[in-house]
Amino acid sequence: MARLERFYRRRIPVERVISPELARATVELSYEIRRQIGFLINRRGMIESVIVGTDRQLVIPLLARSRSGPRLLRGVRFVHTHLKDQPLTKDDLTDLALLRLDLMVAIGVGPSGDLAQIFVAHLLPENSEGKTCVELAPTPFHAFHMECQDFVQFVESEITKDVPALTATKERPGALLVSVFGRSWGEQEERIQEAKELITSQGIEVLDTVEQRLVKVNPKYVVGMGKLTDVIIQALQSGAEMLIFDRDLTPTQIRSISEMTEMKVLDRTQLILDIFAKRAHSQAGKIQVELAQLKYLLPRLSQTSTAFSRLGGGIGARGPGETKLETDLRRVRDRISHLERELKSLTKHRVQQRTMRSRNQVPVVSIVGYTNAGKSTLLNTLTDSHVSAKDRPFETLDTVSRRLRLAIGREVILTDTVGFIRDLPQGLFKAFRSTLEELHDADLLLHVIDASASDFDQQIHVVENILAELELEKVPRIFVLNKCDRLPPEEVEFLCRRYQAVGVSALNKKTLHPIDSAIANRLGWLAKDTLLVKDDGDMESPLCISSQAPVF
Ligand SMILES: Nc1nc2c(ncn2[C@@H]2O[C@H](COP(=O)(O)OP(=O)(O)OP(=O)(O)O)[C@@H](O)[C@H]2O)c(=O)[nH]1
Ligand SMILES: [Mg+2]
Repeated sequence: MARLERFYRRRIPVERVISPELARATVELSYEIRRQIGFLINRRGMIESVIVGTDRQLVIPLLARSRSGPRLLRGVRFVHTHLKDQPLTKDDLTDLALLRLDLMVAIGVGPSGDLAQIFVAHLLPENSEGKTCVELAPTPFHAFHMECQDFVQFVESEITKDVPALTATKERPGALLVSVFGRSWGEQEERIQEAKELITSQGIEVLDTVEQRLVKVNPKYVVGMGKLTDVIIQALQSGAEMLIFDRDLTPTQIRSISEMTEMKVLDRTQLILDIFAKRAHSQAGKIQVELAQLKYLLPRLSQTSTAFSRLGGGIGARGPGETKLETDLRRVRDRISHLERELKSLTKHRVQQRTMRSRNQVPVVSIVGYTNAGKSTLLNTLTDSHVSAKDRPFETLDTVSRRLRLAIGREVILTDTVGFIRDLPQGLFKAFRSTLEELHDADLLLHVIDASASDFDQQIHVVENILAELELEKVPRIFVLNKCDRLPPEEVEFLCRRYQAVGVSALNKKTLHPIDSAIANRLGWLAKDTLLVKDDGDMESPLCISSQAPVF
């Protein structure tokens, strides 16, 4: 190695991939010791690392992986020897992509330790063939000429030319959505659509989607190594700053993927937690979200302190080190106990309020349903209220109650609740359990369904399963097919019959009368199966109604 040392401090001319003297000395040494030798060379021509491998491979140290920001090429090329003058291997090309190297170069060692061929590969901009990199034709070392600095700069400018994130404003970060599934394509499309809505509602732009159907998930990276390479290239080409997985990741997976890709990695729970954190307004809502966040954080905190700093969350201190970590863990645990105590006393207060209400004997009708189904809109239209209702998931987090006077003159308390979603993160479910348990006070549930959603039957099952988990399956319910204004009347009629439901448009008060009647009917205030039709001449005929008990 001493023979190479004199080259280390010497700058390689910036226009050269490697100087012929260094190449020759390295090839000779490689031949003698029967090992591959490699260099990481930066754009100023300085050797940053020297790595000695086995006769077949070299491992580029992790240390070298932490130097550049996302998007651009790393600013270093890797030049190494190949003992039998063989071309670049699959591992070489994977490293080129994973590390976003400027160039991957192999110098062949000839049969008597002489300089043989040079093999060069570089990354490609986004292309219709979906290729990530290209290998140049093998050339005898002495015949090879490349204006290295110009070439690398050109490649880099081509790759980043159309990258939206480079021109995008900071307020709208770009993400790559990674969706791994083991189910049918049809269902997958809907899930991806839903994930996109969750992401965009957070002000993040989905720049690209990577889908992979997997029977077995890779324990470390979720997807296989080949796919992860594609993900990195796609992120590079699209200018994404973060990867969002449409599934839950283990703390180890988050750490491994972010280490490998050098990108911010979010999973589904974290995404939903972030949304909840933004939308919680009431004291109880805020406490519940913070509890869920802290409980999500705890196992991740002991894995890595960088996860902590990435999550932020207003808990304060960050940084590595055992003692620091222990302090962080203790503080998080203390905060969890504190919040749990607070939530308990709040719940106690609410139970007292509810007891008062039940003494007043006013029946409670709770609106439940999938997120964005139109629950708050229904409450607003029925009771002339102004609860926030927007076309984005999880607009409502806090329970809202309003009095509703039915046409027969009797009153009920109508409550609007947090919407449900498939694969509701367990931590959130637990944290919101006290809110959801208020549904036990309900005498009747109005299950609101967005009939215009392509997967509305799936959504019904998700909601029904959550209700069953809350042991609410015995509470009588009315199925309300909402947004029927978006469907042809004959389809509304068919669906109402099929689901034994009331078909309405929550935006249009004139269509809501059947709900009024159905509530009165199910509360036993009307003769069984009688529907009250208010004869005020102004009433449009209901979109559809069935007063039968729903079959599920
Ligand atoms: N076309 C149509 N849009 C509707 C109808 N009802 C609600 N919407 C729209 O659907 C979107 C969601 O309505 P919300 O009332 O906020 O839904 P939600 O079920 O309360 O949603 P979360 O609180 O987020 O769970 C809003 O943009 C509403 O204007 C309807 O009958 N027809
Ligand atoms: Mg709502």
